[in-house]
Amino acid sequence: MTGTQAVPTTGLTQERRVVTEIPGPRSRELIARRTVAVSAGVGTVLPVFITEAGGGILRDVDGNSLIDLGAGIAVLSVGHAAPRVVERVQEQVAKFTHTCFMVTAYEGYVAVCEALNRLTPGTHEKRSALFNSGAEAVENAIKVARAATGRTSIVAFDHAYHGRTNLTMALTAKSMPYKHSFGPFAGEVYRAPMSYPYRDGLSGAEAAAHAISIIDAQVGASETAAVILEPIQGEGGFVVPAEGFLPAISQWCTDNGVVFIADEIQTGFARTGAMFACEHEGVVPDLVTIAKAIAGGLPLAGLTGRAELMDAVHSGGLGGTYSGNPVACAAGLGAIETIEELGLVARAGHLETMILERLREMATRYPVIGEVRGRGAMIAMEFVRQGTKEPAADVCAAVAKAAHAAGVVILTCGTYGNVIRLLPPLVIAEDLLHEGLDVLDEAIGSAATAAAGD
Ligand code: PLZ
Repeated sequence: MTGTQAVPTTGLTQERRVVTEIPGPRSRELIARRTVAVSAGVGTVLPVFITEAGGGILRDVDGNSLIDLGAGIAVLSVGHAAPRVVERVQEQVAKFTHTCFMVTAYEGYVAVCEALNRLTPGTHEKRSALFNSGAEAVENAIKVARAATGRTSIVAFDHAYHGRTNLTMALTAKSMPYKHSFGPFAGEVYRAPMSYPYRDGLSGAEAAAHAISIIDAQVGASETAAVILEPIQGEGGFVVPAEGFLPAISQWCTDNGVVFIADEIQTGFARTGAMFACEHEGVVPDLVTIAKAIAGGLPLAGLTGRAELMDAVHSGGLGGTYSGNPVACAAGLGAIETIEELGLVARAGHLETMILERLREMATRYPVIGEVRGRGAMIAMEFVRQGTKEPAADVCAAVAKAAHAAGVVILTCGTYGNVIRLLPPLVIAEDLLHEGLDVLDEAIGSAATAAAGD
């Protein structure tokens, strides 16, 4: 595939078709059942119930076909029902579904680890371990860093998101909805300021010097086991640090014997126009956490890093009943094959050019768009009150709502809840993406007009 072509995917017609209001009557019946069966603590962005999905389209129980610009939060990079993933999963599921790798082994686990060692940044000797979720990969990165260094303190950043388990809640910055009422949190976690060029106005070198001075003063390099950082922050608002920030933090870690962990759970596997986002600045992390796009929708996560760190843990120290489940590994191998065969790294780069052009043009017409930013097919716009940088979460929510009503699945994010983020499947057909962006354009128009009238 060249950068501009879409992918031949499943039989599902790649078109948006809205035939009822959204959610439609059958979805509403299911919402009623959900309300009395499912905990109110579990939210749903767009409560339509899906029966089928293919490529860049989700089909719901009412027969609506929705354009998916969220990819299940950066998971379906290879598209829904990617043929290689489906084939490999079907083949594996009919053979055996589980042994527990800690009890008896199977080749798929080793093959996924070999692929991770090959694909992650750096040519040094590496080892990997597999898990079920991103949060679990992050927890294990911290375990490895502590075991290898004999130190305890961990530094995370403002606007960071690393998961919903107890330790990863401590690492995550935002209180509502992730942490509110769930404390106390794990100890020995410290927070440093993140480079956020739109809001701090600092160069990468200045922002790094500021962060390092705080780490030195408040944590102490000799106490610090690891610094964990998303090379582009996901849930925090698609914050792209100023150039030079990542290399400076990584260098400080190297100079001080601190493990540099890149959380590439949202950015990894071709999403940003590189296999891993650290590559854009030539940064080679000591440990990389991986999940989401690694397995075309099946639960699989990985931790890959320097052999001497990964092997510093005592035998039996890492694991889990389902970690690296054979069906998930088969899906992972199918997803990796798809990314490589279809050239999805290049395709993400092509989508960047196309999406940025559209969004930047919108920003010239809508003063509520404060900034357009991102890399590859991970692009966002931050909404503000006209003429200021005051976050406009209400406008952002109205835009998302209008897009949903018109049959386009769009996600929001950001510490201030004022960012629309685009994470389309990397295989999405170009006309479908343009149509999705047309809907977004109209949605911003109606939300901006309503906000101006307030
Ligand atoms: N690290 C960088 O983006 C997951 C969160 C959705 P899990 N992001 C989506 C939600 O509201 O729960 C994420 C991430 C980064 C870690 C994680 C955690 O990955 O697979 O959700 O545990």
